[in-house]
Amino acid sequence: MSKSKSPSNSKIRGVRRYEKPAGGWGSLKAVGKVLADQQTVVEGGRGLLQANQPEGFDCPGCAWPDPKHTSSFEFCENGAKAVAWEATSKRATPDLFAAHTVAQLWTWSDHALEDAGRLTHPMAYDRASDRYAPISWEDAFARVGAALRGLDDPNRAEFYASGRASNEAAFLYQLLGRKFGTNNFPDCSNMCHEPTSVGLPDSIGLGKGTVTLEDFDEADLILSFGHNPGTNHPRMMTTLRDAARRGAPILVFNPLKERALERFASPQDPVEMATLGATEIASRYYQPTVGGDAALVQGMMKALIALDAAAGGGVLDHGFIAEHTSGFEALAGHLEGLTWDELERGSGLSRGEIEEAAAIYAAAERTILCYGMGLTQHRNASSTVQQLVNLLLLKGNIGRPGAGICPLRGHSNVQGDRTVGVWEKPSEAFLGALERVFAFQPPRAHGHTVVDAIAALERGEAKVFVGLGGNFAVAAPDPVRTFAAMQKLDLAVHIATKLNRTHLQIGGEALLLPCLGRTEFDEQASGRQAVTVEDSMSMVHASRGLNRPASPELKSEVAIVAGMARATFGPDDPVDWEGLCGDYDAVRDLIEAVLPELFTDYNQKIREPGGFRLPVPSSERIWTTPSGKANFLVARTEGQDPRRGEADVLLLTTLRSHDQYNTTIYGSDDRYRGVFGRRDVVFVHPDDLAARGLSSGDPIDLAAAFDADGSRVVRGFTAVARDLPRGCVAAYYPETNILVALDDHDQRSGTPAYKSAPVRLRPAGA
Ligand SMILES: Nc1nc2c(c(=O)[nH]1)N[C@H]1C(S)=C(S)[C@@H](COP(=O)(O)OP(=O)(O)OC[C@H]3O[C@@H](n4cnc5c(=O)[nH]c(N)nc54)[C@H](O)[C@@H]3O)O[C@H]1N2
Ligand SMILES: Nc1nc2c(c(=O)[nH]1)N[C@H]1C(S)=C(S)[C@@H](COP(=O)(O)OP(=O)(O)OC[C@H]3O[C@@H](n4cnc5c(=O)[nH]c(N)nc54)[C@H](O)[C@@H]3O)O[C@H]1N2
Ligand SMILES: [Mo]
Repeated sequence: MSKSKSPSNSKIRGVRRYEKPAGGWGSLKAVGKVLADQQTVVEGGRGLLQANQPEGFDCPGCAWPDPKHTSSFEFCENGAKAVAWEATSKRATPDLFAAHTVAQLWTWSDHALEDAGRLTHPMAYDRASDRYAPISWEDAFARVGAALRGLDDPNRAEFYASGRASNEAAFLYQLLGRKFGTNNFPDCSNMCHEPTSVGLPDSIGLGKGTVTLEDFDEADLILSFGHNPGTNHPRMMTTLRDAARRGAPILVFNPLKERALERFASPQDPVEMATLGATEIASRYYQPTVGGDAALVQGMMKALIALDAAAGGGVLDHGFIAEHTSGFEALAGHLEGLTWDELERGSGLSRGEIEEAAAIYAAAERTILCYGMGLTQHRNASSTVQQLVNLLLLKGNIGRPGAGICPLRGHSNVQGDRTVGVWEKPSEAFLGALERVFAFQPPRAHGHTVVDAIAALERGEAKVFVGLGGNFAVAAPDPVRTFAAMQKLDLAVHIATKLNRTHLQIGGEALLLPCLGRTEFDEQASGRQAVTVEDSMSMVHASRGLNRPASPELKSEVAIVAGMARATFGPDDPVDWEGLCGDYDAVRDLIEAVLPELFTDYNQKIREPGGFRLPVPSSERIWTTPSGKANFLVARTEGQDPRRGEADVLLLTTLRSHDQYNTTIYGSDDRYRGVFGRRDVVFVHPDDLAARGLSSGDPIDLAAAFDADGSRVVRGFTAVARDLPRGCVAAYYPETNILVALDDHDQRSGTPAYKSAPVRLRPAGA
């Protein structure tokens, strides 16, 4: 898009050009504002300085690792927002619930619900008054136990988890569910990096990234696919900036021009701050079409193989391919059969652009490939993740220093929760170990993902829902179906720090159980406790909160899970739930007993600053696949074209703004994208607007393209012209989740296709 078209946006309320780099003074100002808005308590201000410090807590913001988890304080605007939001002095007390019915609270915005502050007391829904009213912990646990024991089949319970829970809470949670008799552990990973957890094992054995932070120091090329680190993994910007300053090229593949990937000013750098300077991040910025990554990566591989052939070898790592991999011939044959015409159409990039990227990759010695939700939230995402691995394997870029694959995980402990057993498809080895350590028969049948759980709710089969954090119904696709499904429950139990819309979906009974957050100290029988978490790079370390709990009534997640378990299994249950809750070392001893190969000397190791790294066999070129090799895998093409051949259908990708944490909306600015004070915008190519007789700034409606009853429409948004490929539009999540169909998901992993929803755009009210 030519620059001359942009000024037309300047007349749109709340939309202006943002010319500055990401980071810089804007970040410092934004932090000051959130601290003031949340009236963050003094300890919270101090707390900010303790995030990711050896004796402090793990930042609840993201799963990017810390440099050895030691000394240097890394300023992070969005980490500060996450901490301030939790350490707020606002409180959602029983008075708030006495003053408002659930029906009234329902009309509040997502922002307003959480902005009411921290939950302070356990509450139970009272149907007669349509209000949440206080309940004692003992009675709340008794109700959970009675409801679970009353089910005729344990698979009628769903145990959801969001990824902030510590290893200790998550381990006890899965123990509770499995002793109860189900593997129904839908979790946020099912909406997030499940294509990584499902796709990588077939390729390289383990569903986790292979690199460490130190590898980035040695990489001479970084490929960045579909992630927005300036907002979602801000501490990664330090790493990218160091690489750029060293002269390592960074190739970005993203339909949207994200400012932080263009240029970044480090708030830590006195010179950049004083001179208003910045560092260029991307050396090349490619804008593929939404969902075009599989075609693009296959094009790069095709070009790479051609370069190798032309040079008579030396581009591909033939030694590595021969010794460590299988499937090369089949992949090469498949790529040979793809035409440039279809690759250009599929990717939205020209052959020249793809060949250029391939040539830069060919010239690099050590490459790291990073990716996020832009890759995983599509129909064929597991297969696309495997194409990324193929690209790396061709040049032996896995299992050596400075090279590897780096999925950017979402929630700060989503990877750890999976490691300790929050998984609907547990391995036989894990179940066998549980059986050995706890002397019960865990259920073998696989359980529900998020999408499966919603289906079970819709059918009226699921009767009890327990949520260990998160905002299940709002994060999921299609609120029309999902909200209605939630209302068929007999009991919903929400363990939470703040009020959100999922808590207001009430069928029969509902309980709201307030818990401690990461920033707060956790005092138990044996004294103050530490919990442990695992970051995106498989580093496990301790986290200790420092703030006084938001209310004396709060319990830790560990204590709440233990309380529910005791009430469910009765006084004779042999697991010492109270003892475990009194001393988390005892929980870690059990984790070690179940997973000795991962957590040997767990309690000793987490007392070392920086913690320890879990084994990642693929990073040592040990391939735990059935073939014992790393596998080249041909892309799957099934999963029909989301546009179903209809030319007027656009692909909507749903994004996070700079002022939100998933469904938590801190504020309504999206500074780097030049949007202020509003979220009701959709970014569109000017020619796609013109083709519909529309201009930038016009009010529009967005409708789900293939919605049978026509009710899935987002009304009265404003179209904003943007430099993104034709045929694609972008808008914020969760406001547009109504446009994402429940049945549109990655075939292998069930991850909803949040990044390629087929929609039609039309003038508002038309
Ligand atoms: N401050 C903050 N931090 C967070 C979160 C948050 O909401 N706020 N959420 C946490 C969680 S749970 C997660 S999973 C991560 C999410 O972190 P990201 O993966 O960065 O998440 P998104 O905002 O969804 O951004 C996806 C990026 O992909 C691009 N994209 C969209 N569609 C496509 C496509 O088809 N192809 C390609 N190549 N790119 C595409 C978008 O333009 C955008 O830049 O961040 C975590 N950290
Ligand atoms: N359209 C669209 N939809 C998406 C996505 C997208 O990109 N587009 N992204 C998906 C992704 S990647 C994810 S991970 C999911 C997120 O799905 P979830 O993880 O379910 O949602 P969150 O918004 O992170 O949950 C916020 C709530 O968590 C609770 N909470 C916060 N901290 C704590 C804590 O320490 N303990 C407990 N117990 N509760 C706490 C608070 O009550 C808060 O209201 O959304 C998915 N949905
Ligand atoms: Mo996520």
